[in-house]
Amino acid sequence: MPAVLGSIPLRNRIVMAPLTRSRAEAGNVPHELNARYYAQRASAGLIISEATQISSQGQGYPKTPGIHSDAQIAGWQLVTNAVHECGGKIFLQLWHVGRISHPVTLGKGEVPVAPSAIKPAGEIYTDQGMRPFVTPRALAIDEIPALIEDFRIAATNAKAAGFDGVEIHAANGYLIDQFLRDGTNKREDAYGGSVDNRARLLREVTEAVLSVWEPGQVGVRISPTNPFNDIADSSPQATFDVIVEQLNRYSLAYLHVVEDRTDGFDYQQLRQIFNGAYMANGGYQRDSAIAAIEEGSADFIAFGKLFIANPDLPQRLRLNTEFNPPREELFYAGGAEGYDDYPSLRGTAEREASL
Ligand code: 8OZ
Repeated sequence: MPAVLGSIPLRNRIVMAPLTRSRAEAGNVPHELNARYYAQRASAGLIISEATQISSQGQGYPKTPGIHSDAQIAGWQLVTNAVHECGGKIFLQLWHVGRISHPVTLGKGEVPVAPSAIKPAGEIYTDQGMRPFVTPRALAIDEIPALIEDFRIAATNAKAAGFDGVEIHAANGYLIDQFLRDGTNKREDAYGGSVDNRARLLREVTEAVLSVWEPGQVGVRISPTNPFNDIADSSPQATFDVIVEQLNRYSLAYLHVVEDRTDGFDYQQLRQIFNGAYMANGGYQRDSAIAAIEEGSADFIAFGKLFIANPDLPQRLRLNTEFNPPREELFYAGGAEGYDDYPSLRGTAEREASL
């Protein structure tokens, strides 16, 4: 069956998951090194970019790219051109970290923002080393329109940068997820309390993005049970069933779900509720990915670590060959090492020439 995602024909059902790599230049600007890395992986059916902050307030870690300045738009153009020259498709992931940041990273004495003033447990990496999290500032209700406007402008910028679509990052304990899950959202206004209220920010962000992009060019990523970044919900199934049902009103291209298939959550229920394509992510290997597509439990599979280490992952999956081992110590290390130097089966240059 040909792979079509929303309105976009893809060459396969293999997706490169969004992967933070912390290799932007000064000003959080993508550059040639990033273009080379993404172009090497253009044989994916779809690449989803690393999480990209929509505003300086939305940044959580050093050297993550943004999509809120002219220089960042120009930098991303290098990436999208390189991917398109290799026949690939690439979406930008729109990101606001909320409380998963630090004044050292935000600068100017800024404190991270969140639905409620609840400090995450643990520490965060900054330019000055690991620092304990700080208590975030609860967003005032009258700040929310400007936040949504930042998402709309970022979506517009993504279009100017030549992306094929955008993914809204509503997963992994960042700002939108902090609103969705009740462990981090204790608000008593229209953005807290009921699931309907907690999902209001996601709906409003989605509507802002849809004022710029066609529904077939927009996806949403969620992670109903992922505890990463000290987040939890008291009833994940009930919460996310409602959230996904609400997303149906937008006819989006896809729902991207970070699954933990050991925790008893019924992901197939989300797939059945959702009216678009279902993209699964979370530890899939060759056999489990093929089984999921064949039995129809997913339409697309997003691979993370395997794509970091294997630029020609689709070919390796097709041929059932061995994989390069990922060098985890270099995932966020900056620089070219462990980034654009993983070999393809036939050598990167030859493979690129043949694409
Ligand atoms: C790992 C390290 C830093 C960021 C996510 C954007 O989990 C991330 C991320 C992951 O979505």
